Amino acid sequence: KATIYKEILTAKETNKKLLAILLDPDKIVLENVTALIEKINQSPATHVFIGGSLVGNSILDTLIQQIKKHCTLPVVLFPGDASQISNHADGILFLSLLSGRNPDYLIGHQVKAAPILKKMQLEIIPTGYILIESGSQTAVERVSQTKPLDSNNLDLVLATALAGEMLGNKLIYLEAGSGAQKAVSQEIIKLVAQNTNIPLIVGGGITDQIGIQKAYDSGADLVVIGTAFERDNNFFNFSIK
Ligand code: 1GP
Repeated sequence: KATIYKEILTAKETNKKLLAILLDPDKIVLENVTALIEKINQSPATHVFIGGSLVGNSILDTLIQQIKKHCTLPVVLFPGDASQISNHADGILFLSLLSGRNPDYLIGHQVKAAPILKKMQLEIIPTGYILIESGSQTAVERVSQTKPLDSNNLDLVLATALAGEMLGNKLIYLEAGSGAQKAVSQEIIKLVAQNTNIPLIVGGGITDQIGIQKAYDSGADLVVIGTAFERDNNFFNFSIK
């Protein structure tokens, strides 16, 4: 049953905008997790994403179990590598870092993860992951040892997204990097949204409600908020129309 993806597709068709809160297990203190989940439940979030560039696996299972216990939102893994897999989640963004030319992040980690995922029940959502240059080096760039795409090279950004769709990916994720100085530009979001048919995720460096709305207006179907919520758990004390 592919319910997570079906819901994203339906949202796209009906122009209902989606919002994911990204939790990095490395930055979470388990003792505070109940209060954190309460904030998530009060927020307009439609999904919880779990991942980080360097997750030490120790609390991943426990964290997801806690979330599943107190929160009804779908929990989707957004892994940095094959060690960040937990059968307690509902699904996984099966990422391929298409902006880079590091074979490990194009296919290597995926080959390691596949036999593990084969034994699990997670919904697997193939995702073309595209890192866009955003002012300074981000963790994705450092850990994957790849260069992001030049944000002025619109032809290359679009060609990469198109290749991602043609390869059979079910989602495109335009990523500026966690804590990015500049979010992905509206121009890039529009270009990719107008020329592809699969749902579009946008994240990285979005720090306020205006930023979220701009991404939606440009054609993002799902916006990811990590750092802003991590810094201020009251970040979502506004309602999104
Ligand atoms: C990072 O796109 C996500 O992978 C979210 O980024 O932490 O900047 O919100 P932020």
